[in-house]
This record gives sequence, C-alpha cells and structure tokens, in this order.
Amino acid sequence: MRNLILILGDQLSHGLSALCDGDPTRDRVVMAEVHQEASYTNHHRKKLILLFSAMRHFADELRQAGWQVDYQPYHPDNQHQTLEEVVAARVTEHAPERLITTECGEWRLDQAIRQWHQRLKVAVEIRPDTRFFASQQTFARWAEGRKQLRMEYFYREMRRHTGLLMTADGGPEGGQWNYDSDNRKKWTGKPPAPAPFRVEPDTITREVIDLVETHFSGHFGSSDNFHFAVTRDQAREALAHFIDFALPCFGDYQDAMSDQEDWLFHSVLSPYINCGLLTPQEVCDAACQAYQRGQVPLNAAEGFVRQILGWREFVRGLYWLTMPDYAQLNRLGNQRPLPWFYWTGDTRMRCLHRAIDATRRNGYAHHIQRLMVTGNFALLSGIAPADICDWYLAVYVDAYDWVELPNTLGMVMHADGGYLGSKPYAASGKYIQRMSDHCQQCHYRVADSTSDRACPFNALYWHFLDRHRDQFAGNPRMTMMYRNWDRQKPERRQAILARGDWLLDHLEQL
Ligand code: FAD
Ligand code: DLZ
Repeated sequence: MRNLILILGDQLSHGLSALCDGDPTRDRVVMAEVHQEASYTNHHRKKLILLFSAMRHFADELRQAGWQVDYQPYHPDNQHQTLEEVVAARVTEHAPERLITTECGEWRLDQAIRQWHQRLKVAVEIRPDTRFFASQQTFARWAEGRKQLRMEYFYREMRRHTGLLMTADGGPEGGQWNYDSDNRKKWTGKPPAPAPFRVEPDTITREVIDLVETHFSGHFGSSDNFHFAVTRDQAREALAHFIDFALPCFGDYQDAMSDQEDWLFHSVLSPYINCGLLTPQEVCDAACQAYQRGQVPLNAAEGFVRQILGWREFVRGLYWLTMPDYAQLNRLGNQRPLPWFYWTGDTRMRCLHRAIDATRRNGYAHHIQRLMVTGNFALLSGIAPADICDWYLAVYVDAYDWVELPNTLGMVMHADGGYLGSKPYAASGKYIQRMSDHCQQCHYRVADSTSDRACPFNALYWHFLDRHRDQFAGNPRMTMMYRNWDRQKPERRQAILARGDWLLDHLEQL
C-alpha cells in the first residue's frame, strides 16, 4: 500500500485535495465516527445524524468508485475513541508510505494532526483546503498591516478576484458593490415562504437516527422529523430548490423574522457547504446564473453571494490568522453564565423563545435570529464569551469552530475589541419589533422600558451603552446612540438603569 488518505466528517467532497491524485488501486481511505469528535461539545442530535449519515453515504460512493475504505461506525465501546487512535491502528496495519489529509477546519484538531508524524511515526502530508475561494495565506496577505479587518473591503477584493457579479469593464454589476440597504423588508406573510426542501430518511439515515437516539439521548435538540440532505445529489437538489423558490425573495427579506415561519427565504445550505456536499463556488455560480437569466433580482443574488464570498471567507481567514489567542478574548470583561433557558427555550420573551425553540427542533435558526435575538441578548446581558460560544457551537447543524467562533466572539459579543466589526450589534426591542411580528405575541411590552412588563431588551440596551461608555462613546458610529441616551431626563435614565440592574440579577426568571 502506498498512501493512507484520512477524510474527516466535514470533508465529504469528491474533489477534496487529499483525494485529487490518489490511486484507488494502491491507496486506501480511512474515515471514522469517533467518540471524541462526537462529544467535544453537546452537538445537536440532528448534527450527529447529518454527519454520520453523510459520512456513511460518502464512504459508499467512494467504494463504488473503486476505493478501499476503512470505515469505523460509531459504537460507544469502540476500541478506538479518537481519530488519532483510529489512524494509528491503520498505520500499524498497513504501514503506508504517507498519511495524506486536507487541512482540517478547526484549530484543536489541526494542532493534534500536526503532531502525528512524531506520535505515529509516519510521514504526514497536509494539503490546502482548496474548497475555499481564499487560501489562509491569501487572507493573511490581505490582512497584513491592517489594525481592523472589515469584511466589505475583503469582499470587494474577492469579487474582483473571482469575477462574480462583475461587469466586463471590471466594475460591480449594477454599479454598486453592496445592496445591503435593499435587504431589510419586514415580512408580513406575503409572498408566502416556500416549504423547506425535504429528503425522507433512507435505510442508512434511519439506522443512524436509532444510533443517535440510543447513544446520544442526553445531547441537545430533537431528532424528530429529520429531513436534511445526506448525499451530494440531494444537496444539489436542495440548492436547485433554493434558487427556484427562495432566492427571488432572499434579498428583500434577508433580515426579516417571523413568529410563524422557521426558514423564510433562507437557503439552509450552510450544513451542506460546511461538510463538503456542496462547494461555495457552485453555490455562488448558481445564484449568479439565476440573476443572469433574469430569474432573480440583483439585491437577491448580491446579498447571497456576499454572505458566502464575503462573510464566510472572511471569518475563516480571520480564524486562522488569529487562533489560538482569539478564542480567549473578552475585551468587554463579561462574566455572567448563560441563562438556562438557552437550552430549553423556556422564557416569556417571545423572540428568544421562538429562536431557541426553532433551534431545538431544527438545529437551525437564520442569521438574524442568531445575531439580533440570541446574540443580542447575550451581548446586552454580558454573558461570558466562552459560554455563549460553546452554545452556538453545540446547537446548530452547521456549526464548526472556524465559522462559529468569529461570528459569536467577534460579531456578536464584540469580545475582540472591534477587530472584526466596527460596532457592536446592540439593539433594543424596537429593532425586533421593526423586523418581526414577535412582539405582538409577547408577554412583555415593547413600547415600555421601565415597568415590570417592559421588554427586557429595552433597559438592557441602555444599560449596556451606559456601562460601556468608556469603550464606545468615542466610536463615531455610536455617537447618535449616546446622544439619544444623554437627551433623556435624569429620572428616566435612573429608572431604566434600575430596571436593567434588576434584569441582570434575574436573567433566569425572564
Ligand atoms: P443564508 O442566509 O441562506 O446565507 C447563505 C450562506 O451564506 C450560508 O449558507 C452560509 O454559508 C453563508 N453565511 C451567511 N452568513 C454568514 C456568516 N456570518 N458567516 C459565515 N457564513 C455565512 N454559520 C455557519 O455556517 N456555521 C456556524 O457555526 C455559524 N455560527 C454563527 C453564530 C452566530 C452568533 C452568528 C450571528 C452567525 C453564525 N453563522 C454560522 C452565520 C449564519 O448565521 C449562518 O451561516 C446562516 O444562518 C446559515 O443559514 P443559511 O444557510 O440559511 O444561510
Ligand atoms: C463534528 C464532527 C462530529 C460530530 N463527528 C465526527 C466524527 O465522528 N468523525 C470525523 O472525522 N469528524 C467528525 N466531526 C468533524 C470534526 O469534529 C471536526 O470539526 C472537523 O473535522 C474539523 O475540520
């Protein structure tokens, strides 16, 4: 045998760099469902089902293509409980010339794999992950010398570099780089949101559902009604479904929230892009082609491409540039533990209840729920970054450290002191009222800031601004907020701060 090729659970791509010049007659693939990866956080049960089922289907596809695949299915009593143990056993058995793998997506495992040549006494070749538009080195070169990183400038570079939504003379399609201001309509039920794409579980998925129910019953979330794609063909159908039915309205309602609809016009493609069933390139190409055919407006295609070519690449680059120190940052000094209702949804704040309940049922909540509801509340309440990061890593089907950490620690918690974002995404109940219909169903009154029934977001918002005045008053993007605060009568400010103090002392009871 020549090479042993390790494929991780989020590397389910036939074009993976580790496989690209492989020879099925002489090389061998190793894949493993292992306890350590399945339990380093309280992974949502649907995430475990998706990954194990997709891994098993991918291994079958490799076998059909002629590869020999050593595959370890999960069992709690497996002799090998870590990827290192599995690989060590295969190295001993086959004595390969080399172990080949593709850069892994998270720092923890990456550091471990980089020790394997010594620990396992085998040559290890780690290849770049070419599924991203920008390599780690390209991003590092772009970031060099910049005190703060801004997604918008990186995104423009990426548009120029890829030619996506660019005109023949090198300008942005439509004359503007960014149609963000056309992405903020409130959704009032019309046009109707499309039904989400569904795949009925096949035999493999049903076996995995049983396995997860048996061995991971203590994990967060429900395994009921599992309908995610688990193969590349199914994921491509999910992409086509999105382009036909949701993308036309994606731009308009990108920031909207609804009390009735879990998915609205979002793509729900992150679970597939992140585990390798779809490439970012094909997803962006599909959106741009729909625009060129006249099937979707520019604010939809651009808004969508910006999320992938812009935000997704940006947070990944930032992660590798700054780890491991980034994970330790806590520039606002937040120490409060995460309220228990993040795990149960058991709160009278309707927007939080709906976002957490959807998360529990689906392993999914869309970006504005993550940023402006669960995230905003954690920011305003001063939750310890490590606690809230671990929550986001656990509860979403698409969650991996490289993408979750910058989004949570940087974008939501501003714990990096503004390296990723120019100002914190802090907002009062008014924002939630403007973008959703939650407030009509809520126990609390959004128009009120100080009474017992006042929307907690209101007093917490002003309390946040007041207690962090030193950090933010000098920020030109926040001048107006402080002006509004300072304009209020002293008695009112006092009443709001008193309500804020009370809320912070009683988070568990809200
Ligand atoms: P759409 O709204 O349809 O967007 C299209 C695609 O753009 C997504 O599939 C995703 O690949 C990409 N995208 C959009 N926003 C971002 C972003 N901010 N960062 C990176 N990619 C983005 N996304 C993850 O994939 N994994 C995570 O663990 C994750 N954790 C997050 C934690 C917090 C606190 C926040 C605020 C955001 C997080 N996001 C994460 C980003 C975003 O919320 C999800 O990518 C998005 O909700 C996935 O749903 P969708 O596929 O329907 O996205
Ligand atoms: C997230 C995850 C889970 C739950 N299980 C496995 C597994 O059993 N085997 C595996 O190879 N990978 C798994 N993964 C993904 C890894 O934990 C890790 O996040 C990525 O491989 C990083 O690129």
